[in-house]
Amino acid sequence: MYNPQFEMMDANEMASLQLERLRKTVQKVYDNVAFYREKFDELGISPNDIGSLADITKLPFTKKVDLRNNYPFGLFAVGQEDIVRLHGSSGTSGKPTVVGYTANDVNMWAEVVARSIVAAGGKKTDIFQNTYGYGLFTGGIGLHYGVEALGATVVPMSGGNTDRQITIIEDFKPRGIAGTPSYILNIAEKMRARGIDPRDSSLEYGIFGAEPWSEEMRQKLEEELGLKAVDIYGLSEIIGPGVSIECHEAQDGLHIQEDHFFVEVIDPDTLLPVPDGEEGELVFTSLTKEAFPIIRYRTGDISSITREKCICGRTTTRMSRVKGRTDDMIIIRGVNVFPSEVERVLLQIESLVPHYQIHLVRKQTLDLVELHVEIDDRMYQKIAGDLEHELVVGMKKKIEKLMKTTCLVSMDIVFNVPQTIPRSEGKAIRVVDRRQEQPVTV
Ligand code: DLL
Repeated sequence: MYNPQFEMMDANEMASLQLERLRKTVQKVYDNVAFYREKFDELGISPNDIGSLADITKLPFTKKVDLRNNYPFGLFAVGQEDIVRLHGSSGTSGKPTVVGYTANDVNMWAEVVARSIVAAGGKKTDIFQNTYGYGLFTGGIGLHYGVEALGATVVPMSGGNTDRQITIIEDFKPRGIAGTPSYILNIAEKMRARGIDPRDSSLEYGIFGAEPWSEEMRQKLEEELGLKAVDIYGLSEIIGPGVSIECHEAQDGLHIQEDHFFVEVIDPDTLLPVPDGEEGELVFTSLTKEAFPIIRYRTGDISSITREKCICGRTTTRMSRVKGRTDDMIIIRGVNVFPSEVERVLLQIESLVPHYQIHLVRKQTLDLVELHVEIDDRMYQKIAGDLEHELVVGMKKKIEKLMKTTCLVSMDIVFNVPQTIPRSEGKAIRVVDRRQEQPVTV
């Protein structure tokens, strides 16, 4: 363990540390961020009203739109002279959301990522290949500083340039690798195409996250690459990667770095807390951040938490693997489906590669879902390139039925020939909304 003092802290001790830090954070935002001061005043709350952790529910939520409305630096609690780094996330609607870090924030972040690497099975003596993109995105630089804080050797590859990634794996022999699960699969696929068995590589563990992925995808990654795959979670608004991490011992829930981030789970409709073990939206409050402290941030991510002890010895609250974001949820005739649920089904089907896309299309006035899947080379040869072949028709029926019974929705399954579904170099695009396309008239 990298820092047992906090990772194994007694629950009561943790709660009093959190309360002390929460009170400081609330005072700090009240004194330094106009947005919070106005909100607190409107609600008639003062920082002195926080006498217990439960009092956090008196505080207002912060949402992505608040970041956009205060773009770029309006929510910062320190002057620009104390900011040493800016990051952001691109989002869908134009302007990025911007977050800032003081030197202490950068150190805290490096520490939680170092803890994460150790939890994943990493050691100081490792060479570690980092395929997360370097730039405004927090993935690349976030992992980078964590590896260095641990004292291991980072190979700062960033995303893309897959041939080069493979050469480096072959030559530098990293023990650990980090990236989005979809990109790591892409690397494994290209290794095979180059006649290299990814299972023979030096890789022993992978730290995967930044996008939703399923238990079935974990199995696929572990089988394909012969490594242990653990889930890392985070978001730029809270710090970046390292908010929580699975341990390699249990691979059962992500340990939240609770001395720095306070977690709540709420019902996204009623906004009330849901009991432990029940699914809801994750809400985080930063407890130690200086530049960009954030109160009750609604992540949009669906998960649940447990406070049960873990076999690894860590005592921190664990969150379940994130099912998806509320904005990525597809609602088909009243039924809610997350791409990760579709993935779980697809990855169990033989002769399909683990790359897929969900297309939303409009036929006349009806919204329909096309599920684009890709058959593997062996099947392609078997059917001699004929996508109307009876084997494909049989597979199509089978998948349609499975989707109907497990996800409760009808989808039109569209088969693609090998190598045609776009491969990811970072966060995979799972949902393509084509409903605005002009219908083709013939
Ligand atoms: O994705 C930070 C990160 C980098 C996490 C590298 C893990 C590894 P953002 O670009 O701000 O930050 O996107 C945050 O990505 O709210 C989730 O919806 C999603 N996400 C992140 N990690 C996971 C995960 C980074 N392990 C948004 N499982 C979050 C599912 C995840 N979704």
